[in-house]
Amino acid sequence: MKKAISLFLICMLSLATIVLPAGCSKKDESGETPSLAENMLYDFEDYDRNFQLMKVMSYFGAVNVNRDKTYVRSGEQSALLQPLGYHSTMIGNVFTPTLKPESCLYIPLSSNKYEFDYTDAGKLREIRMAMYNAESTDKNVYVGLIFEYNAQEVCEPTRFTLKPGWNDVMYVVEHDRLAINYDLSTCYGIALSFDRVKSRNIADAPKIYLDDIRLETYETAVTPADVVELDENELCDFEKGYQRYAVTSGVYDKAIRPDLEIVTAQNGVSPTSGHRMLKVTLKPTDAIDGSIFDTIYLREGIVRKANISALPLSAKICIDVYNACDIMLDLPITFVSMRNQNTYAVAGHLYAAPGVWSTFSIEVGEVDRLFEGEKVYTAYPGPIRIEWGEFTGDENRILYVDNFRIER
Ligand SMILES: [Ca+2]
Repeated sequence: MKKAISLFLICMLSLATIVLPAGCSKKDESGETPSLAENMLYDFEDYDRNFQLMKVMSYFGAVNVNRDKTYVRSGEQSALLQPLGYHSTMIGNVFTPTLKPESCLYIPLSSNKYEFDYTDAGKLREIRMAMYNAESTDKNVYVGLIFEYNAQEVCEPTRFTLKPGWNDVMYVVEHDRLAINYDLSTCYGIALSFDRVKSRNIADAPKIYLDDIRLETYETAVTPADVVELDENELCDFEKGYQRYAVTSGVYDKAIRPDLEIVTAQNGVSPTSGHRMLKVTLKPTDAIDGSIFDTIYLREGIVRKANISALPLSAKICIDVYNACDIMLDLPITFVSMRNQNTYAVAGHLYAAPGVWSTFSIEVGEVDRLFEGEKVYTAYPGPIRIEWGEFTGDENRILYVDNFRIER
């Protein structure tokens, strides 16, 4: 029996190896599959060429040269990272409407002085780095790409778990999905961020060593496929693979960015449509510094596809939200118009009772009336946001979201 199973596994594996390259083969503009090369981006041997180029963003923590060979993957040196992250006492009482830059280690993909330029993300296939976790417990690292120069937003960071000792972190660039929301030709850098330590004392920071950041690159940029396909009346039902990238978060304090995950029925909660829904895990803040609302939102690239301007004004935009907390939640729903520098309007409040699905719905014509001026939303449709006020305590709050849709 054991043999049968292992034979079965071997068959499955060989099938996978046959099928995968075909499924993953990328085409460039000429329709050819571009050839691959491996490049060392940072080996941390040259202080100016490596440490001086990296930007240690606000409140990240410390970055230093390491020469202890235990923590060096190749050569004589690596980087010692001691990430702290934001602490609530650093936030201050003044709320500015602009998002703060990510508290990250910003690793630029280009340098005039050292004459390298890997900023065309269409040419990046994979980012690899060696990381040594010198702590006795697992640590998370979040790897994202920076398409906005000041790093106020880092594209949906991917979490990797670092086991104690050496880890090889491999971040695969998903061109088709990134292209829904970003211009791939201008990617400023790689962002590394970590869970916050809730202390400003560097002695409390974990020790993580970083070495050998390599880029696997295509010779020519791949052409991303347009993967956004909406069924009739669909805005986002979370059934399709690309829809993991359809919703993202806008959080003032990046350390409490919610976890977003597409899941099937769980904990007695079933999707309102299809087999999948979005699970949103909201994180508490250390201290409330004024009334701050954070948000998740259906992105403009998706809403634009839905051809909202062609809908009758009586058609409704609907969203289902399940509140898995034990208290009522007040969730403002806002719409963003892409005209006039992204103005937004509050469409109403979804008062979500605990333990049930609640539906928010609003007529398309009513959304236009929220803005001053004719068709400011339907002609310039932008993100649809679900907001919540920051909260304190030890407990995460869980929401499920499903079936952003049109009803007529
Ligand atoms: Ca669904």
